[in-house]
Amino acid sequence: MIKLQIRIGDITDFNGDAIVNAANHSLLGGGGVDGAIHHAAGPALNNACMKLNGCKTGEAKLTDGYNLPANYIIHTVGPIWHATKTDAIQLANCYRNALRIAVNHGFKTIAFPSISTGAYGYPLDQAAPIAVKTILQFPSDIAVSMVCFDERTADAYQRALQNYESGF
Ligand code: AR6
Repeated sequence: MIKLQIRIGDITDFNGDAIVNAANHSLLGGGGVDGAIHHAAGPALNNACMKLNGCKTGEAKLTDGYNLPANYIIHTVGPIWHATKTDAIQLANCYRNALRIAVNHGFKTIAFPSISTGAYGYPLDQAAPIAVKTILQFPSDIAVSMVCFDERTADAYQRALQNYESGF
């Protein structure tokens, strides 16, 4: 069974098999967590990303971690919030496809940021339960850390985890 831990921190400090990047279609960097990851990984990451031909919403692609403590980066593209049912499906696909890559490569420890809840505008109280449910229902024994950048985000994921565990 998957183990899920929620913590506050900077995902670029995560020392494990892989971190997940909340990227955009180009995979060539941006602001937020994407900018922080590209900055910390160094310019070799951009060279690797240029060869990937971008990434569709909900899909995921793998690169090395370069200068990061994590060995690999799984890049995924979250949905831009449009308040439609497709948003939730695509958000769940991000978590599922990233976990699928992790399992296929034998990773044991990975960290997710709060995908889509920054620049892409997905309401936190709606994104968190989707993330928690998708992670916990994924069949594997990976240790997953949700690395939240602030307390408000961590609280939302803690609440979603408690609700999931108590059957809401
Ligand atoms: N570690 C962990 N979480 C972080 C970090 C960090 N170093 N920095 C920011 N966050 P966002 P999105 C949190 O906007 O909504 C980019 O420009 C942040 O507080 O990074 O999926 C891409 O290139 C928030 O809780 O990602 C895309 O164009 C969460 O990460 C677009 O933004 C996600 O916020 C993607 O938007």
